[in-house]
Amino acid sequence: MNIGKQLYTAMEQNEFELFYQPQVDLTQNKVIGLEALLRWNSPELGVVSPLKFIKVAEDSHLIIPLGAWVVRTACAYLKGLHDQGFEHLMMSVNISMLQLLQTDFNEMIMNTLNDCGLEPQYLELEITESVLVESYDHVIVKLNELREQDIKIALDDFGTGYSSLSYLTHLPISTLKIDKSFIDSISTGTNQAALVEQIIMIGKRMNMCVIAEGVEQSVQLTYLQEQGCDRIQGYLYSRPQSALATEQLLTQWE
Ligand code: G
Ligand code: G
Ligand code: MN
Ligand code: NA
Repeated sequence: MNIGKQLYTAMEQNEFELFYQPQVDLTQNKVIGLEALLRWNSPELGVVSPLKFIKVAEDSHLIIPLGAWVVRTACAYLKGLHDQGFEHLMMSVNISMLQLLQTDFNEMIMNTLNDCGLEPQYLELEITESVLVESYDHVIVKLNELREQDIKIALDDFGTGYSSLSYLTHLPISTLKIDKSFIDSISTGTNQAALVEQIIMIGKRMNMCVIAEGVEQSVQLTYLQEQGCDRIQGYLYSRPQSALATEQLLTQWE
């Protein structure tokens, strides 16, 4: 069986699972949000990374129902956490371009929030620059509509694309996520590290929240704190973990 067919079966058999990685606010030193990261527990292949199957799911358009399942599962989980007293927590969900291009995408998001009883301000959608390059006009209308509803929009893997910086002024971006490759350069001391400072400055000037991704070392943390980065996400605090393990971690951190 090819992987495309296997993915359809996987959906029917409930083989997908969401892991969650904490996002830590540096001024409050506490977990402020979670990023939902998809996992496939395949009986034949073991745990499969989304790097191996997202592209296939996009090609077959399975990403539409699968992506909707991700949003629903993440929102339901967050609502449960709010009810347990973690009412300040946010949820970030990765959205692929194909999803965003569906005419009913915004409706799907609003319906899901409504069904879960979750306020829109707690949901953040992560998009990448490639979304903007490929279908700018379409996407900007949709993003503006979502922003008007108080949903947050994060630009993921920031700095790795080839698009012009000027789009930042035209898009309703609430959050910049500095790509891990830049964070790596902090400890290796290459001149790329200067870009981290610049990205943080641009983000702050534009009233965006700046998150550093893939923070693994305390020397990186110290540097990011000095530069005024708002939040960090990375193995230094926690790897992505199951829903259950995430709940335990949140309880310990309290
Ligand atoms: O945690 P990790 O190795 O699993 O994620 C690998 C890549 O897969 C990352 O680029 C991440 O953005 C992407 N990814 C993880 N979960 C999802 C998801 O639910 N939807 C989409 N479109 N991408 C995801
Ligand atoms: O592309 P996106 O930013 O959505 O995906 C984040 C990816 O980075 C996921 O694959 C996640 O598991 C991974 N990740 C998160 N923190 C770290 C880290 O500290 N080190 C490494 N190597 N990967 C990380
Ligand atoms: Mn992401
Ligand atoms: Na990223």
